[in-house]
Order: sequence, then C-alpha cells, then structure tokens
Amino acid sequence: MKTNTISTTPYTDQKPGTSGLRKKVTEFQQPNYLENFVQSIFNVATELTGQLLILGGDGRYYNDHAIQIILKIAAANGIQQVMVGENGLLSTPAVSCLIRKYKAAGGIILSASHNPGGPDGDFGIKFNIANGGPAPTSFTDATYEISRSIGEYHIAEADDVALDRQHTCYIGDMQIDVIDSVSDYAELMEQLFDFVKIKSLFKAGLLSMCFDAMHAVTGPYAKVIFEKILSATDGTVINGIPLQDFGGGHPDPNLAHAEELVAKLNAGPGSPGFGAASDGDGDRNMIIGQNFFVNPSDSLAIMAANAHLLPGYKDGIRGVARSLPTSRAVDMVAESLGIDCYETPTGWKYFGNLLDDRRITLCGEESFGSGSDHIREKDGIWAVLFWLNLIAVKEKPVEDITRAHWLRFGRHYYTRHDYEAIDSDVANELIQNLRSLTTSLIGTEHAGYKVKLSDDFSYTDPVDLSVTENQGIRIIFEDESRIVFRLSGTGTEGATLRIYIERYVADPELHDMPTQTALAKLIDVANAISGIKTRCNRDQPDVIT
Ligand code: G16
Repeated sequence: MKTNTISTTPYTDQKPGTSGLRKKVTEFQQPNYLENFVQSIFNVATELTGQLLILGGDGRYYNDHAIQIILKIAAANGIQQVMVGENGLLSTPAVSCLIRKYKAAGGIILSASHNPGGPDGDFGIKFNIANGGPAPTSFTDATYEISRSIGEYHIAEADDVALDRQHTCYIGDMQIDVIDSVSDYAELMEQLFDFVKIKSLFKAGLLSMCFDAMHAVTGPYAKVIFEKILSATDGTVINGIPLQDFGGGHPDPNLAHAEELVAKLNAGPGSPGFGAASDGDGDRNMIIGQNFFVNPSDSLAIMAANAHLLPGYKDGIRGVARSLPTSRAVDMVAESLGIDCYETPTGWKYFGNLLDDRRITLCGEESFGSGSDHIREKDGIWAVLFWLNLIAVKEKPVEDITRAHWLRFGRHYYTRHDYEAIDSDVANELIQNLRSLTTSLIGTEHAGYKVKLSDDFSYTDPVDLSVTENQGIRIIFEDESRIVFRLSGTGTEGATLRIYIERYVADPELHDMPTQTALAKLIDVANAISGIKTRCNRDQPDVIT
C-alpha cells in the first residue's frame, strides 16, 4: 500500500457543536476540509491504531464521498479493520450497537441529524468512543485544537471500495467488511421487547401503524423490523427509501415536518391507531396517536413509569436522567419510584458517564430523543418499539396511556419556541443580558408568577467531576413553572435561540387546555424578560414544538 502525506492549511472553524461538526455541504467541499478534520480525529483517538472502527452515515449527499476518503485516511493511520454499513448506511444507534457488540475502539458517523441534506444542505461528522457513545467534550476540544494547526494528513493510494454489496476487501493490511446495516441492531431490539406479543397484535389486525422514515436512514431498519419481523402490513413504513436530499424534506420528526404522517393519523375512521417518525440518522423519535401528540418529555416520563412491564426492563430501572430544558415530568416519576433523577446539559454525551456508572437506565431530551442503557445513543426505533410493546401490554391506545399518566402524576404543559438564523452577536448579547439579570430576578413577580430561582445552569458530572458551565439561563417560579433560554449548538446559519416554557398542573379538570393557551402568560413573561421582539426584531418564533 502506498501512503501519501499531504501538506494542508488549517481551518479555524472546525469546532464541534452539541453533536459533532455540522456545516453546509459547500463548506465541507472546500479543499482538504474533510481530510483535515478526519486526520484531527485520528491524531486524538490514538487508541484506534491496530483496532476496529465502525463507519457509516445517514445516506445524505456527500456520505459516499466522505466514506471513501475516511477509509483511505484510516488505512494510512494504522487502523486494522473497518466495518461499513452496506450502501454506506448506518443509523447512529446502530453504530453505537456495533461498537459495543464487536468491541470496536470507536466509530465515525456521517450525519447532520435532522438538518436538511443535498448539495445545498448540511453535512456532519461525529466520533463515538469505545463505550458506543458520543465523544466527550475533552475529546472534541482536543480535536478542535489540532484542527487549528494541522499541517498534514496521511492517506492511502487505493481504489474506491464497492459499498453496494456485502463483502470483505482490503486497503493494504486494513480489512474492510461491508456489512448488513440492520441485522445486529434488529437482534438487539428482539432481546429488549416482547416481539411475540407485538406481532400477535399486528397479525390479529388489532393494531395498525404508520411509521414515517422521512426518506432517511431508518427506512431499511423499519421495513425489516416492523413489516418483516413483526408482520405489520406492507406500506406501514412510508418514505422508506433513503435519499441523498431526503426527498427535499426536512428529516425532523415533529408535527411541522412529518406532515404526511400527521395527516394519515388524523384522517378519521380507518386511519392508523399509532404513528411514529424518526430523523435523518435515526436517533430521534416522535410518537403520535389519532389526533394526539405525545410530548417527548412526557414520553420519557411514561417510559420510566412503565419500563418494568417490558422484558428488557423487568427488574425495574436504576435511575433516570434528562437534559436541563426537558420538562420535569420524569422527575415526578423518579420521586414516586424512589430513584435518582439527574439533570444534565443538552447533549447525549452527558448521559454517557451516568449510564457507564450504572446510575441510570433511561434518559431523554425534549428534542425528541430517548434511550436506555442498551446502547450509548438516543434511539428512534427503540422508542417506537417501547411504545408498541406498551400498547400491547396495556391494550390501550397512545392517548389513553398518556391521559392515565397525567391523571396519576399531573400534567407538565410544555412548549419550545425557536427563533432561527438570528445574527450571532445579537443572540449572544441577549443571552449575556439575561445572565446579568439572573440574580436580580429572584423574588420579582411577573404576571402573577414569582421567581424562586434564576441562574445560568452549570453541571458537575458526578462520575468524573468535570464541570460544564453556561448551559442555559433558567428561571424557576414558585409554582414550579419554568422558563429556560439557550442557544442551539446544532444550527449552521447564524444563531438559533430556544425558549423552553413549562407549567405543572395537577388538577385533572385542567388537563385539556391547548398547550399554547395553557402557557400563554408564561410565554409573554419569557418574551418580556428576554426582550426577544425588540432585540431580534422578530414578532413570532420560526418553529413551535
Ligand atoms: C443533538 C444532540 C442532542 C440535543 C440536540 C439539540 O441531537 O445529540 O443531545 O438535544 O442536538 O441540540 P441543540 O438544542 O443544541 O440544537 P441530534 O439529533 O441533532 O444529533
């Protein structure tokens, strides 16, 4: 094998965000942009030398090109073996599953998650470590530091590897296995859930379902698991063929972007009883019933309250964790179960230590992510199977299960308002201003809500004692209502301000209000305290979830 060392000039903007490096495809197409970042990863992850690497992506534009480059750089950096998904496809949870199952030293995932794809869309790279989870901040900081001064990268001279069939080949001494993207992951799911029970519901025609793969990576997984193994009817999976531009859509499983799915569920008599969707790389999920949406924070709480009913969790759960902006519905469940509930910064990587240290079994985020200790990523198909199994056990639809939960624990009304593509300086000033207000807000009253606590959230990891600061401004009121402000770490254009608003209502008589109505006063308070309208010159949020 001939290896070339290529001189290169560093880029100064390769700082990973909440989940890896995300940029426009056109930025990745700059000379050596991808190569620099990949070499920076290999420079930091020296544990990969002589070991196995898992590689795959969500199939978006630039996926195949990046895989060929990464294979050649991997060979030149002494990697012994790479497992690549057929057609370059691996969902984020499948990569985590494969790393753990085959004891790989790490994995590279090519995805910009729920961001749009195509030549004018977004692309991204994430590195996962040997526990199967996202690399911690110490790793991504080190990668960024190297990328700012990198002077050369190493790359093998070799032909491109055929990705369109399962086979084994070599670049020099490095073995490459192009593997079935689905089978190992499907096998793991079968160990966690009662497939026999779910299958009998589908076979008896007692349940119909629609799963929207949004032309992203979960299509092949959903076809095999739901239609083939579990016998859901053909056509249960819609938009099941992965496309480089996701069919022009936005592969974000929420009410706004999964509109075809929502329309099917709400079509009246004969419409499917259960609906779900997943995102670009298969780690997010949305759960809906007929004319009924399950808020992701509620979904986590319902999972925690019912996990013991499912085979994989029959001995109960050790503890739970949620990110700061996720509603505190799961806290109530943890309290009643007598288990710990951890509050972490936004980003799945913060759950890794808690899972590895066996402090928690379940974790989740408001951003349509939930997961468990079965892998170290959030997991879209897993969440759908969890709900299917729950429906099979309880013999009740999604809405009844959720309403029964509210009746027992009370309801956390919850919404997130996103203001997108704001000028970065304006957004930073807005957050800075809120930060400066926190202390003086305590004790003040706003539309009848009295501030009990206000700060900029800081997290001390209980396992390695690392401290992560400035993770979001939180304002907590005396009645336990909350407002949280933070800037997104996954956008690729300007800044996105996220405002999270939550109100707890115990009285079942008040569980039927429209969410935005129930939260109207708090929304006004959030807008007034932040000055969003005047500072950003915006009248309305771009997205409300
Ligand atoms: C990523 C992270 C999640 C995080 C989400 C939203 O999800 O993995 O942990 O909650 O971003 O982040 P932000 O609010 O900073 O945009 P994904 O699905 O995009 O990889």
